[in-house]
Amino acid sequence: MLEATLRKWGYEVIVACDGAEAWEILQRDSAPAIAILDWVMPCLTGPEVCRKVRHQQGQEPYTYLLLLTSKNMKEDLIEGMDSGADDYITKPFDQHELQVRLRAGTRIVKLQQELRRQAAHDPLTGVLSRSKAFEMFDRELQRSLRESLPLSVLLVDLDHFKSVNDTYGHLAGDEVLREAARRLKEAVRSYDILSRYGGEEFLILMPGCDEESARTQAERLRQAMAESPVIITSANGAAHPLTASIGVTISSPLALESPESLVRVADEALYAAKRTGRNRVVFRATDDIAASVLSEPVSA
Ligand code: GH3
Ligand code: MG
Ligand code: MG
Repeated sequence: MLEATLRKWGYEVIVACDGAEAWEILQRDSAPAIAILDWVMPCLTGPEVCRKVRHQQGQEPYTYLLLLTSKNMKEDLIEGMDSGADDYITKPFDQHELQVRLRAGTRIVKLQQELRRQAAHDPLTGVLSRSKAFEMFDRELQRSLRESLPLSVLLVDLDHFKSVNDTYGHLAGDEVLREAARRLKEAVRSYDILSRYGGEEFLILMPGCDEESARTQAERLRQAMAESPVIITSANGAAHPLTASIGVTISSPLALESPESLVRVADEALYAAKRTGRNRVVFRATDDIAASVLSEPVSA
């Protein structure tokens, strides 16, 4: 009856026959955002499922839990909410009450999704945030090891960026940063992971990219950045030549490395690119001491 009612209200419904099945479904990647749980169920009770969901480490995204039960004593309500439920309805339930409570639950789920989206993105440039990129970094490294494929790591740093702020002001600097991110976004492949690593630095992960293609891709990015000057609207249309230096490294497809150690090597390569003239790509292998200079500046 509940299933038919929920479908009529436009919800997509997955039915579980007992607590164990509910718990199994709630652990899936595609788990529903809202669960309506009976209190008394075979295998696991409703509050037991609530407790398991809340104790699940790094449980993301949030699951909104609503207990539906014939227990109606105040102590039951406290026990139910204490087990991690977000809300509680007693049976026999009033359809209208369930409908409005589900609407409140949906609002919370949507807010939570919006918070997650905001935390995953850099507000200025719209690319992924550093914390989100590092979360994906771990997963990509494990996947590359499983599939015996390398993962390329690129650190992009805008050249002489401080002079933009100093010459045209901070707002103009922000504008140039946004344009730099836009150019990078356009130049990377759809499955590359582009993030803002820090002030004017971007971290790019390229899954399945070996040394040769990493060099080619990095060179393409360097050219895309330097292609034309940025026209700064907030500085009366001033044309600012934009270039970036790029440090590149690749993970070993045979041993699990840490994101931090790979970024350190990419950073060393980036430092070498800065030292040897900027507007260039330098590759450094994780076990390499000598860096190789790939591209020369477009102009002296
Ligand atoms: P280099 O070629 O050696 O990289 O020189 P640089 O001037 O780019 O390097 P430096 O690290 O000295 O300067 C980075 C500047 O980036 C300093 C800081 O004020 C600016 N910056 C960092 N984040 C932001 C931001 O969000 N907006 C603006 N407008 N500027 C920022
Ligand atoms: Mg920098
Ligand atoms: Mg810089």
